[in-house]
Amino acid sequence: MLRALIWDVDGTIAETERDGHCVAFNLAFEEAGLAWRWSPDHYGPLLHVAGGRERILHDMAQRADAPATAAEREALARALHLRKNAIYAERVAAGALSPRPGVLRLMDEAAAAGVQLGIATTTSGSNVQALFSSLFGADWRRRFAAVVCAEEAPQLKPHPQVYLRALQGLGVVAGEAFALEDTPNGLLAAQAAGIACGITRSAFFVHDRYPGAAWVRPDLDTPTPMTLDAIRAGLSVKIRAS
Ligand code: XBP
Repeated sequence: MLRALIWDVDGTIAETERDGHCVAFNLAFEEAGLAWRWSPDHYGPLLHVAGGRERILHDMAQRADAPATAAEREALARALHLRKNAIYAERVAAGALSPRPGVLRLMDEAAAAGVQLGIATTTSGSNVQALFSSLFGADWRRRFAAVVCAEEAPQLKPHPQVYLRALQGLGVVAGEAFALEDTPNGLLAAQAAGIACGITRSAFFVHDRYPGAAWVRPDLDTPTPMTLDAIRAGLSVKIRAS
């Protein structure tokens, strides 16, 4: 029985990476007087590194003009990441992002059917607060029975911790939940927690492969609206196979 839909945030609920985080990283670099700029072609592969601070550190490792010592790099990455998140929150509050096709429809369908909504993201809680206040209104928290962010699940995806904590918060077992993701790392995290997972490809993941996903589609409305019944069908296929 389907009792919960567990949503990833970045790329799945909105195109936050393309229209939010990547832009904010570049503005943070510029403000700090750094010549670093992440083009879409550079940022796409960087998304395989989960965590914004970890992504900056990973990128610094390839840059000759990055600070020399590990402690200096760590301090710079921390400062840039904080500033990136503040800029991201400003952009989101200014209305730079909107929900992807079908997201609100499917959330409303689930709520009407008594299927709980959960969030499993390894982005910072402040980013979720900023984004959801803008997309869903000030009382956004009431929509979700459980919200798990990077602070509650420090082991970033593909580690299953964020999904395991979400299951706990929702009070359901893996076979009663279905995850919605856009990245290969997200799929691996859901699978490692034993949760069936469908993929809505986002801007930077147009060509990736998703072995074992229940389905892979361009978004929740294309080519046809993804419904709870279709999700239940995916869930029963997984239960029969396991
Ligand atoms: C999203 C991430 C995050 C965001 C930026 O993880 O990897 O790092 O890109 O947010 P997922 P932070 O969608 O897999 O949950 O800067 O707060 O890390």
